[in-house]
Amino acid sequence: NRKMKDVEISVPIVYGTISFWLGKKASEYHSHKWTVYVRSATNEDLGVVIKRAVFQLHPSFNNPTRVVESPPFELSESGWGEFEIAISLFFHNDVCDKQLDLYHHLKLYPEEESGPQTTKKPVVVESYDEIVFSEPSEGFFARVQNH
Ligand code: SLL
Repeated sequence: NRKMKDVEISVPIVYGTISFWLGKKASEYHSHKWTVYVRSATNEDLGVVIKRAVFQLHPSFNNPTRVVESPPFELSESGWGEFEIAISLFFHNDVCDKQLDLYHHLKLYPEEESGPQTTKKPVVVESYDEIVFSEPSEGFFARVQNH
């Protein structure tokens, strides 16, 4: 798989969490339902680039290492507390040998300015990033072009 000199592929991504409060009747330890996700910022198929996403949750969760082998690269859970989620992205063999580690702070509780917690308005925190692959393989380049 030959490398293409002077070529760069930039993959724009958005990653973050969306959290819903389950309301006053929810149980103490499952007060919120949340999803952590990595998606394309431009509506491309991330499965062309990413082989697997591993979400490392707080040790208070059962099986805190969660592996997602195909898109959508996301995971939903319920819980009560905020913590930092480590997201490791693994790429297809002809894309990149190294993994990329991202960190995202799960936010469940709204800022005071946004008013009281309600079940109608989720709390969303997102980051934008671009993954840049220099000198891509011809196979990867062709796959990106055809998508
Ligand atoms: C805190 N440092 O003390 C944080 C830890 C952990 C949250 C938050 C577990 C849910 C479950 C859960 O929500 N852990 O047991 O399934 O605020």
